[in-house]
Amino acid sequence: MKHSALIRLAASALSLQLGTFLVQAQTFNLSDNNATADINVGTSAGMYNWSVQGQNQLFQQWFWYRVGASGAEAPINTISPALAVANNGTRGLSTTYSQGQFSVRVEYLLTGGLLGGTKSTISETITINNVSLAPLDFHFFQYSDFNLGGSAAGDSVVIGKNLFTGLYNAANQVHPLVSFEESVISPGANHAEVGFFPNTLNKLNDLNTDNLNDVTGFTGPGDVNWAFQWDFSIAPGASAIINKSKYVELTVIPEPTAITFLLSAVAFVTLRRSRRVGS
Ligand SMILES: [Ca+2]
Ligand SMILES: [Ca+2]
Ligand SMILES: [Ca+2]
Repeated sequence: MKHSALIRLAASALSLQLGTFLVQAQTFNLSDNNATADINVGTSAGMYNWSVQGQNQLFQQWFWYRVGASGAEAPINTISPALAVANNGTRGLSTTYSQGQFSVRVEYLLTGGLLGGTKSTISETITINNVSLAPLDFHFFQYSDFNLGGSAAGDSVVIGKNLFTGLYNAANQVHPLVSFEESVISPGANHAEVGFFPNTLNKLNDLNTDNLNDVTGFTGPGDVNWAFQWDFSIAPGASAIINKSKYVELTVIPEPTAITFLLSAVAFVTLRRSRRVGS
């Protein structure tokens, strides 16, 4: 057998064996009416696009975890290659990362408004299963770097608490042209952090043990980012479930008709003034 044939044979055997690994590099594109979202399920680039009317509002959102009180945090794509399944037509995606002790499943559902509309939501449900025979001390982190209005500049953010539970349950990021809110439906987060890129991201990626610092803003304007941290103790055979919803709205749409009206009004006033000066 010639070398090239051998290589082809080996390559096809490899792709059969590593079928799930091929999924790792895969990007999924969600769409619904006026909105699209892109998710790289195999790297910490994660969800790197959420566009409304073609304008991207998101640079990076991804999830990190730590087992136990000490040790480095790691992105969930290092647990295993993603088992990813699209659902709900072009709107939904379910991704699962699992190893011998636990699994993490993240489900995304994109909802767009009418074509030409200004609003969109993404809901996310995260399920952490303890499949071991011992309690699981599991710390889960969501890191979000939104760049509203299509640029990193000019954003401000504040994180809020549920006054009854004392847990962090909302992040509001604002920009002159776009407003954004994330609501944690259940349960609230134990810690939160706002700051300027890339301080929080560096914490999650370095080799130190880190917990979010509970600095909640108001922070900005600038290239802000923010994060939530949940501290779970999950009984053997039990699950932790996080339910969240994100909402983005373009608050100012430059409408050609309005601009035309404004320009003609200015022209009219200028004309009257020049006539008065002339008379
Ligand atoms: Ca911006
Ligand atoms: Ca760290
Ligand atoms: Ca940002």
